[in-house]
Amino acid sequence: MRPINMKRHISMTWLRPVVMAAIALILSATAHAAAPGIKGTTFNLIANPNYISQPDGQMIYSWGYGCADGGTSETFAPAMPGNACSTMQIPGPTLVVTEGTTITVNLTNNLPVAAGNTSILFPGFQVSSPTGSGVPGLLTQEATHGSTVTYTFTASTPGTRAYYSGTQSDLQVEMGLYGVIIVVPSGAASLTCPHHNPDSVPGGSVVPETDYRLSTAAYDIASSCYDREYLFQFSEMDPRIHSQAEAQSTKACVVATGCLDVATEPYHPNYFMINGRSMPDDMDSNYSPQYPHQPYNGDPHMHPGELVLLRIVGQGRWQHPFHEHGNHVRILARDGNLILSSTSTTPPSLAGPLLFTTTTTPGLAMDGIFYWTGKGLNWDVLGHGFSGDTSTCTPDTNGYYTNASGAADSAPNYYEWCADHNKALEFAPSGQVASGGPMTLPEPNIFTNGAWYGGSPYLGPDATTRAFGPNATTPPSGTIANSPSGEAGFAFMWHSHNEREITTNNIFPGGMMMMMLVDPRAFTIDESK
Ligand SMILES: [Cu+2]
Repeated sequence: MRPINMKRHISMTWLRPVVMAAIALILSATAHAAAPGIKGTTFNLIANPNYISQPDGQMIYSWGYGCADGGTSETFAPAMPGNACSTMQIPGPTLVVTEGTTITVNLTNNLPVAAGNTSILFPGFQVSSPTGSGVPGLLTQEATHGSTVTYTFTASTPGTRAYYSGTQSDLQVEMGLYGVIIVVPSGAASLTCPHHNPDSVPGGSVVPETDYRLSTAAYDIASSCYDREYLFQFSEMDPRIHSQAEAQSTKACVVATGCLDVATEPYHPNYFMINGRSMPDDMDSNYSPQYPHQPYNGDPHMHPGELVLLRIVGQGRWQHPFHEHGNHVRILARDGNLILSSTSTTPPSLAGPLLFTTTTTPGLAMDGIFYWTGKGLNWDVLGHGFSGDTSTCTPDTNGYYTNASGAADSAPNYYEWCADHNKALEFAPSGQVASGGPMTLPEPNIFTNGAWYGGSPYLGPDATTRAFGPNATTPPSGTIANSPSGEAGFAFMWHSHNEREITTNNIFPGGMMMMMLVDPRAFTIDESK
């Protein structure tokens, strides 16, 4: 039996159970996300064993889908620096396809001979396996060791769905054989989808941001238009199962069901992952070279008011209650089934629930819209009202500055909560209500938490320098964790509400956790980094 090997002996220092250490890591993170994958109509996948990295230093023997040719002939979507698809990755490659096209997936079984057959299920699609491809299994056609099975189906409807092994699923899904297929709507181009806040505005000058969206709408309906998107796949691992599978992986075997004698019960998972990585690794870049078999991160960033599409998928055996702090999530669809009102049909009106916690069960996929505006804080998060500021904020019937009340889609304060317009926090340093400030805040030296303070609670046009200017009124940025020229937004923990899942090997913080950052318009969000 090969022992689980240590990755880096110093890495336990990441896991001191100190909340502020986690926040420091979080605020020093510069990685951003997106929903990266491979695009096309034919995908040549392979199932392989390899090791995935965990932040406590362990390398866990796992099985994953990958690109059969190692990513040399794939088209990546979105195209971004570092695009890669190795021959084994967890999660498997995100398949990005277009509604209405015929999809062919060739799966080669390169798992250890002792693992027996393997397969892929594509729930939500009508799969027709060509005659002669693979051998019949319990749920679908399977590939025997060293052979290839072909699945064909029509990407009949848009949305996000899980795919995963349909062979000995209690073992093979646990080992890592799962991924996501995203069907982009064929009708998105004919919808009028405004792109709100498409650019950053450092110091008042517009800097275009690269658009990494897979589409402009999640479904063939204008109310599913979005400005930015992120994918989150939740799974957990019990390393006892993985080490037993590894120990027996060299067994000689000629049996379709394999020759592994690995009990999948009792189940005691202690790694809890988002897109195959545990916090803080999930906040490193997509395609980061230190995770060759875990290419996708989980690190959402946004500007105020942007409509952010969240694609949320449960891939493990447990239910995972994902809590998005800062606002609720309006669910568009479950498993690609758009949820529409039965009574308000012209135009079709969304009827999905507004969820505080987006809880996935195994295999369940949800698409939802999240946005953050600062409504109700009682200060102008955009810092309007300084000398020379000419901005306006005309409320629509909901109180926001939108198209309905005359705002251009490109307006720097599109979707501002107008009731707080011009209540700039910096007019009165400590913000005391009695001296004209918008709210009574703690004394800044109390508010500042040593070296870990994240910067300004202020999202205005000069947010990244405000702490050092002549009008410096917010607590200092320029700390170890937050350089004055760097990111200084609002941070919200996004995490599993089953709080044992925000640990890594029983140490807090870790697991299913990341920080969502609401960045000032002065900060350029580059989702490739
Ligand atoms: Cu929470």
